[in-house]
Amino acid sequence: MAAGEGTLRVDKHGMGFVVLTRGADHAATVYEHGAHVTSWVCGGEERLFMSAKAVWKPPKALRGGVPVCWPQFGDLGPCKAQHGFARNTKWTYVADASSETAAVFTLAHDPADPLQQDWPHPFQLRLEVSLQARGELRHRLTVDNTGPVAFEFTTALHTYFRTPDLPGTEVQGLRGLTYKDSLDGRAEKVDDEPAVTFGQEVDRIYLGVPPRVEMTGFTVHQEEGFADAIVWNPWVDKAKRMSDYGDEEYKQHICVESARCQTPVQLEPNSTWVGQQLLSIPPQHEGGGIGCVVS
Ligand code: TA6
Repeated sequence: MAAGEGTLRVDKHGMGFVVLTRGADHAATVYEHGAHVTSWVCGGEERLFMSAKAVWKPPKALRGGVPVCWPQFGDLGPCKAQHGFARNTKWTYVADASSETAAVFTLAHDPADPLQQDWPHPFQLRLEVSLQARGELRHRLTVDNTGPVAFEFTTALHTYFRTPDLPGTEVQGLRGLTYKDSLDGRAEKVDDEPAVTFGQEVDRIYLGVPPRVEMTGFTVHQEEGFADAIVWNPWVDKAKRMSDYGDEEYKQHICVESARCQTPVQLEPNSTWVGQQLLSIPPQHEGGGIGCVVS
């Protein structure tokens, strides 16, 4: 398929989406709503979690996949809405900039959109989602300040990784880092464990993470712009409080989210910020995800 031939389809909910493919067993699905990746199949296996109770009705954000949190992560910004409005808004699919393996979406400032009522600053977002050669999924988020005054934002790519074995799942390489514990009033603590494990609710903002964060079955590469990472699993009680989430679904995923939280991005007029992450699946290893070798 030549560049620009990406086809936008419409699902049973009337929501537009595109399917990216690379080789016989590597694919991803991205929705216009939120420019939201809802599926990443590698080696014939689904690698992301989507809740069976997700609400496929805008403006509700889809539960699972890779929500785009902008212009804020959580409550770290001026928006009343948790995680800002980008994940609740229909982006524009740019077919001419897309291909079989990559999809481009844009979102521009719309003062008339009630979802953007808390945000007065002109902006343009561009998200490129692409399948890379070796079983890798890349997100490249570009933020342009198209207005006359500087603004700041926080952001996160809120990835829900499928974890068939939660008790055997861990996130490595964060020992010694400071994190804000969202379960304890965002108190700052130092991680002194060999790895982050999931025998209870975990909701932490790790500050200044290494460029590669290893977890069971995946590697999160922060290639540009990001600096922090949120690690989250809702566990039993919070799972029950989320209406678009099954009571037992906490057993099926963890979130490891490339983010900019500790130091918000300061964007001058007519300037651009880029955040880029690459998700990869390490070669097949004992107890982890299935390796994904794609032609
Ligand atoms: O990323 C962790 C977190 O901030 C948790 O506190 C939890 O609220 C999660 O995001 C999901 O947020 P949502 O608004 O999608 O329910």
